[in-house]
Amino acid sequence: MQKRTIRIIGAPMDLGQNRRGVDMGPSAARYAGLQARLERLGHTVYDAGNIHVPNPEENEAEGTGKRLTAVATACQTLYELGTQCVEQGDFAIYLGGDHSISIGSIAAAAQSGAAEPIGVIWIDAHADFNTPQSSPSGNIHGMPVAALIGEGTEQLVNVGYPGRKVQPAHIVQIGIRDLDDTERERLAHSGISVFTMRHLDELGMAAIARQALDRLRHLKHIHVSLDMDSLDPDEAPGVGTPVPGGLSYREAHLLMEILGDNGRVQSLDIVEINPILDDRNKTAELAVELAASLLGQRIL
Ligand SMILES: [Mn+2]
Repeated sequence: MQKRTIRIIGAPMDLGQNRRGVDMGPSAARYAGLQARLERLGHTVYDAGNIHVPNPEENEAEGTGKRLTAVATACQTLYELGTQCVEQGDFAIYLGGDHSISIGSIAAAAQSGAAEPIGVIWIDAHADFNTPQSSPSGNIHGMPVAALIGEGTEQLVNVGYPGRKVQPAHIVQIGIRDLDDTERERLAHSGISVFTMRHLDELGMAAIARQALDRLRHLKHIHVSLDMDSLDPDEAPGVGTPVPGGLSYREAHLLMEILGDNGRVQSLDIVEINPILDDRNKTAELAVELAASLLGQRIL
């Protein structure tokens, strides 16, 4: 197994949705022993701490427009830190926070691929493919995938540098089971590869994971974005928007191991852990174990 230098960057972001608690996600993952767990695998791990994200109660983050600016500003900071990480050839782990942070983390990953495009594997119950026009809730954490392909609010689309960060054909989604009506329409015509729970039930995770990698086979770098609500709520109760019928413990580990074996994954988001809704930090502990599986932990 390849020994890596890993950098952990926390983004205690909860402005992308309305439930409090996901801002404590980075603490929960650290408390669950992320750094030590990865060091035990032989990696060198640095923790860069957290970026600044204003509280919703602060004036700078009040109201929809200001929230949007605060999210875009935090994503820009994350992009700048992530870019340094990419330039050093380190593996980056971004701890959310809600899923809006991926606008910054994936912009950083894509920066490395300015000449060479990157692939994204988006593991989630939701497609996060809304624009302000299509979104029933207006929540920004439902918009990052749209923003990353250059659709929606300019402020989000232009984080890091102007315009599209990832080609739709270079995005694969796994675990999807809850879409808004307009979002479903948009997704069907987007060019994004979507593996829903039905695909997983019919074909099995091993086949789906290999198909996902096969669709991205021509790309040198892959970013994995892991929304903990992709897992079944029985396994990961500490998330803001739980949806029944998700990935099992075993499916999630198998997916991470197959992605890890491939060797092209350069960065990882772990998002949407909500310790307030969790059962004794179970969700963060599972997230740490999944990160370990991606980074070389094997049974034998
Ligand atoms: Mn998500």
